[in-house]
Amino acid sequence: MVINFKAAFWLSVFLACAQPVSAQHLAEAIRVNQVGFYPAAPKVAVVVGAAAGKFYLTTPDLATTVFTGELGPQRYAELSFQQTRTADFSDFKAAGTFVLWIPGLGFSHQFQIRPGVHDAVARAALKGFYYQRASTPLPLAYAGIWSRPLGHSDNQVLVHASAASAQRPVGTVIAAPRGWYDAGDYNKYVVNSGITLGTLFSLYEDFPAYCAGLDTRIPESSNALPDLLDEALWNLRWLKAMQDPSDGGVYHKLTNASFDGMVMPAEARAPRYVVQKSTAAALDFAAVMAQASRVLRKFDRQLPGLADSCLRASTSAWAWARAHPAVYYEQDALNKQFQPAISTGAYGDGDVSDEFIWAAVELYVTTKQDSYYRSVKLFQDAQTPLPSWGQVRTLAYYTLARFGPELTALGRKDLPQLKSRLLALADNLAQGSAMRAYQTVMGKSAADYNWGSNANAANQGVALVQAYRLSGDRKYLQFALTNLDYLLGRNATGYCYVTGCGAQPPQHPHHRPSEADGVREPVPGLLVGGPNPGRQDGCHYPSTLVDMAYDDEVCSYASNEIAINWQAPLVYLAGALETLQTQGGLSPAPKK
Ligand code: 9MR
Ligand code: 9MR
Repeated sequence: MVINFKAAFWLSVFLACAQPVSAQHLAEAIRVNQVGFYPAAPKVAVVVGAAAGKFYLTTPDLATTVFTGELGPQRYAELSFQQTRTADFSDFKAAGTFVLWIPGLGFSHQFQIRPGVHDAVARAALKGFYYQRASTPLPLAYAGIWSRPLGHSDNQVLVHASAASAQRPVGTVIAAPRGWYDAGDYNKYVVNSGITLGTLFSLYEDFPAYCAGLDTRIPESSNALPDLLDEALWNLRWLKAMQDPSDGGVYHKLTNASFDGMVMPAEARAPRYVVQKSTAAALDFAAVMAQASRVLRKFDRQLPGLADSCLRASTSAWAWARAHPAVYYEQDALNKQFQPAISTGAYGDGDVSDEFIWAAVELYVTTKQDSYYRSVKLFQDAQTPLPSWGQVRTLAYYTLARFGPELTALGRKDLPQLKSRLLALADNLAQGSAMRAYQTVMGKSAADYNWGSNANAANQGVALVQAYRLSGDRKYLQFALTNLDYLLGRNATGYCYVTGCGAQPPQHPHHRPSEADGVREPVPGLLVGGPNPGRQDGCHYPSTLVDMAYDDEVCSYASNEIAINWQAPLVYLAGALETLQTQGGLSPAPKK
């Protein structure tokens, strides 16, 4: 059962009244990773508005103090204008379940210290994708109380006027079943699927052994593939159907004309369309299909022909993009020309130079053909941008770094520059974090907080893990961990931003099934967008301050929606840290 925070608070107050021994109550002011800590890793909580003094690490009943420390110096949280102090209990390394107690303030949510403490988060986050599956019922055996009937079979999808061609005139019916719902809505967008699948495949390429053991109890769990790949295949098979076989072009999205109401998938029966092909869709598709071909190659026996067909799909999408290098998805312009008007997510991007780099690099690494590498300018400027749905250049850098010595001589010659750029990105992200109020990499500047800010936190974590892999320098892992701490509670709102995790998770995500299923608890394992002072939804947020502009209400699609492209880097970050927990000073190695 998920305990509602307010209920827990009043319950604790009530108990305190009933049992005068404990006059202390749950202190909202203590911000801590509500899941927990690795034994040897840094362990920090942040306390808002506390005076100097001692803090105590105790058993949850407050009966036994296991560690006593001094609160750190006062620090000013520049985005939320608050004074904070840290409670640093890194020196305590024993396993168990604990709370922090600060006399006069109260006690924190309880958390664990143990090896493998984030495994459940990684698993829940990957399972989150299962709950997003279209075109299938979710049976009780796999979905528990969130089981639901099939929605969106998507085997009668209409070719929209914007996508009409000689071979597929307007109104042609095609089948494009499966795939994941993008987010709180039920549409399927190629661009956003690109970075999402790319991130999950990268987790597999970076940490195959961990992924092999990552069991999420899905219908395919008993087959020979890791669950992560089975899950990815659910979306990949849909994605393949988004390519027009006659020319290699890829439709930008499969969508309703307008968003569904807050209903269950099975009740959403509006006509579905594939709309306009775009260069961004073709290139993201080409990148992911090339990577999929590489990953699935070793499962040729289980999936005969799939790796080959992915590569063919990739090269024909690449050829289409080269022939149509500037076909952008501009929804307003499209609606002036075609009927019905389309008002769902746009994922519009007017600069596809980064998509060209990503696709070229994935094709190069998979085929070892230098011509792909030569076709783009890898270092087109001095930037190494943090990945997002509209900016995928650095995904190409990750892939090149991953294959380093296996690249052809042409790619190998750029490795030193690549490495220094990726380390510079990590250093730049981490710079100053130890001096900031929350001591997380996330929150360096207000620019971290846009729509889907939690994806920035997770993607920063991924970038830091990449830096660790390249350098072996343990500081990068510890920086990456600060952002997992951020997502799980050490932040200015005190929320653990993953549904069903920690003591204070979101209760009302903008997520149609969670809202419409009649189950009190939201679908678990889903990362919400997080603080976003843009507040494009116009809802009434409890705070408008940059890192506190978060509203745990269904209304708030700009801060409280879930989305696959935020979910994937969370799976990556939690999974990577679980894999690396015995390295880089995160935990002692397990006894042999
Ligand atoms: O539910 C939609 C969500 O998935 C999108 O991210 C968001 C922004 O495009 O729009 C949501 O739909 C809202 C629509 O834009 C305006 N009317 C209310 C809709 C549901 O709350
Ligand atoms: O994540 C997207 C964000 O970067 C955009 O600013 C926003 C408005 O266009 O759309 C977000 O993506 C939404 C998509 O358009 C529709 N499905 C829900 C996505 C998450 O809110």
